[in-house]
Amino acid sequence: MTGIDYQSKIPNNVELGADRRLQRALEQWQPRFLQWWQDMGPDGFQQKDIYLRTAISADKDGWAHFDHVRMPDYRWGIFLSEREPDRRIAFGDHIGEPAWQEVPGEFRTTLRRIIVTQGDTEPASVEQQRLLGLTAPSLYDLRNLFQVNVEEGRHLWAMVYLLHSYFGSEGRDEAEELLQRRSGDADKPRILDAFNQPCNDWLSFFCFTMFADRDGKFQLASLAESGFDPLARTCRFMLTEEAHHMFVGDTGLERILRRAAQLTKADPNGNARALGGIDLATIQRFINFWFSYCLDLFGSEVSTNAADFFGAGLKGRFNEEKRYTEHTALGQTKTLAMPRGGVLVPEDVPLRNAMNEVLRDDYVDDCVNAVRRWSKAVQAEGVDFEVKLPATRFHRRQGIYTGSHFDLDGNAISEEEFDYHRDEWLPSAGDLAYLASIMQPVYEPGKIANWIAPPRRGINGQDFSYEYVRL
Ligand code: BYC
Ligand code: FE
Ligand code: FE
Repeated sequence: MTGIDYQSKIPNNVELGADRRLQRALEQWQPRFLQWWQDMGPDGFQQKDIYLRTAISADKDGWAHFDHVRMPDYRWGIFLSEREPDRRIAFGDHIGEPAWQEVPGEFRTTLRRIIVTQGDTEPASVEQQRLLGLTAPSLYDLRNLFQVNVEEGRHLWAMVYLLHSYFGSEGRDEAEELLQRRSGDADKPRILDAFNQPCNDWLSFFCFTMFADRDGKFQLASLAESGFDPLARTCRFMLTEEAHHMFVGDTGLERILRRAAQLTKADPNGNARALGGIDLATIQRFINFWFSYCLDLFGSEVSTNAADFFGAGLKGRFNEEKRYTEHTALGQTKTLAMPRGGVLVPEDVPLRNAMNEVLRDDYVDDCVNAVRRWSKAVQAEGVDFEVKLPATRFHRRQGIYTGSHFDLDGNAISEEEFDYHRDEWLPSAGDLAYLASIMQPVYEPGKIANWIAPPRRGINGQDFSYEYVRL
């Protein structure tokens, strides 16, 4: 099909109709995106009507439209939040200068890299989740999975829009490669590790949307502070969609934990698995796994990249403009526990070099709040169990703790000790096999799998029993 009607096919607020060059680039890319969606998007259900939210504008209140649509007909649009008149760079070495509306030459490569890394995670997550529809615990959850998937697709569009608009032929090549890499592929994997991990059961899915999408929140928020205005505005609007992804993960884990507590009480031996549920210790192991992989997404504790991003005004701290009064981050330090010959030694690091750790701290605080709520929900069922986040040093694959071993409390231990406890602390082959055995789909409206509690309310004012997916 030629001659795409952009105003109706690609809803946008970037005056796409007025830019022939950009139109042509997207015109070439769109069919390849759709092909990728067919090949790597959700397995099955492509011809089914799904109750989806579509972004139809960037207005604070009126941006979401709910309707039953087929996923390939989802209107992947391009929305930037409104332009702030006279916006200035708020931090780093260029503080006070007008925000850039075009890419500054000296930061072209760096910016492209950041945008590509961000863009790469979006299709990666869709690939990781592609089989989950086959084992959905309810139509409500099936719909939420697909909602997250189409919006990650839209986030890919958001980054491709920036690559096509501002980075010329290099940007077009990168946009192409975003459709070529594959999650978990030995030869052309996705860029960041967490996005190459399998996510084949719903406990992993909820951990992923809780912990990885929350990394999205913090990374997008730090890019929403960017001196490169089109990136800042793009990320601001993406954050409005991200909230639902984290809601899916947060409430999904709460519902699994609550059900685990109920079944623990109901079984005479306190064994939730005997009743076909998931036991609390297993859930804790999955939390340990995904939390540690997602901490890696912030990069190394000590990073010259991070210092450069901040100094250049490309990537700020969380709520940089609102929350801080000092925006150069010069002449300051952050104390880190550095592993030195098997022991941890406190060392001061220049604050700019510790920006990844500063952002990770805020992320951890956010996670701690959720975990506290989950523990209360479990205890309200009459089970004495506390959900805990492992120490940030535990099981790390990036940064200064890589190669050292720590227990859940962050104490340095030997590799032998770690191996001895591994299956107690992280999902075992047995856990994965057990989960695979209980992941049976429940597609009847109003019904739900035994291992998870129903949600407290439905989507957009609908009941839980609403026909969210017409099968
Ligand atoms: N895995 O100084 P370092 C989301 C690389 S999630 C593999 O430690 P830096 C979403 C790093 O690239 C948000 N490699 O780190 C969620 C560098 O490579 P080069 C995604 C890693 O650069 C759910 C080297 O190690 N957005 O949106 O300060 C569903 C040393 O780098 C990893 C972003 O990440 C890793 N975990 O910071 C859907 C924002 N960590 O240059 C979507 C853009 C580091 O030596 N990205 N490396 O080849 C960035 O701002 C930064 O690249 C990072 C790393 C924060 C990721
Ligand atoms: Fe996303
Ligand atoms: Fe997301």
